[in-house]
Amino acid sequence: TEKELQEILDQYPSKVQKNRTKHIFIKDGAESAQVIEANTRTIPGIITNRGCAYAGCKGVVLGPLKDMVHITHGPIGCGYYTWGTRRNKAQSDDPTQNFLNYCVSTDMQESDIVFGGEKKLAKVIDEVIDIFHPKAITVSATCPVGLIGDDISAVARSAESRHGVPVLAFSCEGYKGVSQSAGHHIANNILMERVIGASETEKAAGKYPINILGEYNIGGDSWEVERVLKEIGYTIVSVMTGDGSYEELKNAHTAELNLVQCHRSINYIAEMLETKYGTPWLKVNFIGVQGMSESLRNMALYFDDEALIAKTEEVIAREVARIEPLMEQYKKICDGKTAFCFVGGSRGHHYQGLFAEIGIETVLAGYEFAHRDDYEGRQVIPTIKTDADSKNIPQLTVSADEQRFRLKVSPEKMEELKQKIPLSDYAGMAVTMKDGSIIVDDLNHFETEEFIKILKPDIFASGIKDKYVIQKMGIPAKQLHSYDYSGPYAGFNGAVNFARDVSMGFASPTWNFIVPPWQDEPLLTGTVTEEGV
Ligand code: CFM
Ligand code: HCA
Repeated sequence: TEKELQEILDQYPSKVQKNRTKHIFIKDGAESAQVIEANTRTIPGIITNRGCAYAGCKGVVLGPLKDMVHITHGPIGCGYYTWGTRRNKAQSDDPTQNFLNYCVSTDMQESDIVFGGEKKLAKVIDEVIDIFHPKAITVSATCPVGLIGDDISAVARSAESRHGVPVLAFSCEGYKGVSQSAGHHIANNILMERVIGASETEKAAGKYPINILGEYNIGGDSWEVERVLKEIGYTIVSVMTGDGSYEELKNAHTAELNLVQCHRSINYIAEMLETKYGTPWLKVNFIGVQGMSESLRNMALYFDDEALIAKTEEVIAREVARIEPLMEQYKKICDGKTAFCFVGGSRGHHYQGLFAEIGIETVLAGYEFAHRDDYEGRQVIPTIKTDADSKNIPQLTVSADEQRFRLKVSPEKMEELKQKIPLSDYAGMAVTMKDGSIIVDDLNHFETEEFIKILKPDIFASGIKDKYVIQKMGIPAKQLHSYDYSGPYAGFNGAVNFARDVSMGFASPTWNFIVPPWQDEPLLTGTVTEEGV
């Protein structure tokens, strides 16, 4: 209730309270517009789950591109942290062009910080070319690089002319933004500028050519989705960027439709593709049986082809019939339970549907670093104030490509479709949440514990930074970033895996050995004698 929420906030010093109040609201459908503050600085000293711009650029968007070697220019820690931890899987027909198992860093030392690291970076690029012969190279800057003023773009340009291999420089110093989100934007801009559309190909080879944007193949998610899309008859031109490649990305301009799975990390490319090539984007959600089925139906409506619609229905019917008995079995264990669902920028929304399918209601949800539009819907974008932190991120403006721009659907048809499917639109998380549920931006560890004491959820879905604290409170925790080394969780088979893992979490006898802090006061006391109590 509002009163309980106020009691949590009252524990803060007044300045902090004023700030945090704007980042939390209780959903009330009767209120016309519930505004949330998002994408602003975290209060220093508060334990947040957020990461940095480098994590968003190199770790998230660039990292999964398998035929490029990704160089981290910086001290070793930044590179090490992004070494395989995100579980973005990749396979390649050409084993010499899959570098995902490597972690390449300039390993800056004190002398590089004092005298500059440009020479060392140039040497590392030469070595990478020599050893790996990659299709292309990325260089991502970490905090000290910007502080000492190394010109990574100049180093990249000269290496590119020396070797004839594209070397892309990303000034994604950790401090460039308030979170990972800045890094997504920086990565989007340069991929758009340097890679997408870089091939001569004019037409995609195959029917219903699509790109999948904002799908990173965590735990094999993309493979499960692609299995179904390919069976229905789609041609997947590129995936951005799960199991993706420089080679594929160059052809992305040839698709007839762009799917957007994670709106937060890649809406910039989706919009720029529409402006430059005339290709609309469709918001999809491949998490959950319902999300998956609805997304497939919306795609078929877009292409408006009877055979495609029929095949879509056939595949959905078969898959649903196959997995339903399994889901039902797990639902028996999960039904009636409640969850917290707090993830980075889109899973906090996407997983609520899948939870609901196994009978679990999400009572609190939020994002670490999403923007207001991810909560409230894209219609609020024009009203978002640009503060000093967002002005720090370079804005790329594209215009229609004179040769290649082609409206994929007529403006009339576009308007008609927009009434039926989320074309070039995202309604945000808040619309689908029930009245009374709590929405929190940049949830911190203090608030996590306080909300848990009040709401006592049956499962806590979040990441590695908070899960163990919560488990010690006697509540099962499910990582929705790494999937606790399981997965895939997307698509039809993914839904079953998720239901199984969550059920195992509940069924584990472990919880009998843990006493939640609020339960260490016994409800009943007595003495056991030989005759009994
Ligand atoms: Fe998009 Fe992601 Fe997410 Fe994200 Fe991330 Fe991730 Fe995430 Mo971790 S791109 S916003 S920056 S869906 S790494 S695959 S799980 S916080 S909710
Ligand atoms: C990141 C990556 C991360 C971290 C996961 C977590 C991921 O933000 O740099 O905190 O558990 O998904 O690997 O979001």
